[in-house]
Amino acid sequence: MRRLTAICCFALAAITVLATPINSQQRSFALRGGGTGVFLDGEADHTMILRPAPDGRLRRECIQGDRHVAAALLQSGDRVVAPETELDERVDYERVARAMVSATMRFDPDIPTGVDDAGRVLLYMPNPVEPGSSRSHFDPSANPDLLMEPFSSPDLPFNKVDVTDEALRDMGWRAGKFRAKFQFTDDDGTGFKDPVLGPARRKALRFMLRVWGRLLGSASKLTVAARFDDLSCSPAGATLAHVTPLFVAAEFRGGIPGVWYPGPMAESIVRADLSEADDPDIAITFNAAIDEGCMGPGTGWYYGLDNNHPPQRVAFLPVALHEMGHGLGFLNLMDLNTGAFFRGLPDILATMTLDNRRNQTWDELPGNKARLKSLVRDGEVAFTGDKTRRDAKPLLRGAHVIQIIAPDNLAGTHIVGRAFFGPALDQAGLAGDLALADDGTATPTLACGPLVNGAEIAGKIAVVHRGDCLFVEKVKSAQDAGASGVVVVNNVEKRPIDMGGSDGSITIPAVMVTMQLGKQIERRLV
Ligand SMILES: [Ca+2]
Ligand SMILES: [Ca+2]
Repeated sequence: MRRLTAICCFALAAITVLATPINSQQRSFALRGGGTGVFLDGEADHTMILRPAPDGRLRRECIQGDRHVAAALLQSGDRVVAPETELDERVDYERVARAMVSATMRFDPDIPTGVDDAGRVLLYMPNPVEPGSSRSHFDPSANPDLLMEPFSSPDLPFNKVDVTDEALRDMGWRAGKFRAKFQFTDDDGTGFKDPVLGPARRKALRFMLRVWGRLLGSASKLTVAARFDDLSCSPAGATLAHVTPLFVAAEFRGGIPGVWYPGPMAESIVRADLSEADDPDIAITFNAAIDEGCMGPGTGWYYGLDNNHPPQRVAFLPVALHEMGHGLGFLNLMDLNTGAFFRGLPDILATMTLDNRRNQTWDELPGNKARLKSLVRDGEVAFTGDKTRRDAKPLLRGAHVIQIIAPDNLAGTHIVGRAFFGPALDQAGLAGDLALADDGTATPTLACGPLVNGAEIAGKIAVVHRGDCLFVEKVKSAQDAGASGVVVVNNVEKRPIDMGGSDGSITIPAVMVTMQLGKQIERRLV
């Protein structure tokens, strides 16, 4: 508890310092040239944290809103190393297999990913809500990974922003170029003013903003307040950075009436400064503790501009690019608890957030309750931007699938979760008959121990259930019994996940299917 309090205080200190240059007492202000501005005090703050993923590796994760949430998540260990959930009581684990289903598991380069049926890029609306990550990110099912996915892959490009510049233009940014000026708010001798690390830090920050500045146009200079602070950090995870646009604007010339725009986007639209020209438009803060080895020996930021970071270092550029995507305007201010819009008006992203089930955007939905329902329609909410849709079409292709060949009434192709261990599936893939695993226990299809039905499994694709032990353990049990591949049936009614884990001795491929498809398959196997 004491530790959590300490982390809160760091965060509060950061807010105070950042809010000082603008008048933190006065939340609303008149825009230069007409209209209303409101200073944001954390509502739009996006925080990138690093913490263990289900496969045990650290992954970056972006959280919007109260920075204390990010700190608390790191502290509580929520979702940490817990890929395996409890048994599903609805599943009859006693059933044992006889193969009557045949299928092919493969990679299909032509199947779009991360988009809805109309090709619109999906937004991240997990059920249940994920504090902060929901609503202002693209859906992780996109392949290759997009910059604005909430969990960023360590392999994201360091100098490209995929469809995100198009998304920002769809929302209002002009094409062209912008220049940035910096206010380094660190104390002398620290952070960006550190005598040793300062030059590399400033160079990397300028490089990141030049990447953005070549893609988006603004007549006014983007003023960025940047600093390093000691944010939460331990070997188990860390806050990497947080960013916020410092104000939102409505009722200005060129904007849609009754809609909030993030300040930098509004200034691009109106071609002028809307707040005082020297007031910062965006505040970005990086964790100084990372460079003090708080995550362990040899850890630290990597400021290089060559996309060549050592495994134990955190690449600065992809983190900064993602966070700046939020700072430039990729954010949704709807209250996650109440469904209420910020000060009663939708933001521009909300007006482009389409609920496919209702075929209405969030500003068209009848009220807060309807928006809260939409917030958890996993896979059914998309970004309406047309430039983004066109840009995504050639980019987001290539899904892992299972195609059921027989029996006829099950024939069809389904997107699956892939495994990060074992051999990757290619276009030819693996064909075979399916057989239910039996490990001889009361819950035989969990396959957490050696299989006792090797004669039925040998040469077949083993069907196992998610739960109770690691994915690699299940796949290894099937492999040891002679299986040619593994289908893992999800144990929650959600889209299948990509399966983490690591075991160099695994030589057969594995995929995850939905609980629903799993039930259909199993009905034919018992
Ligand atoms: Ca992805
Ligand atoms: Ca400005």
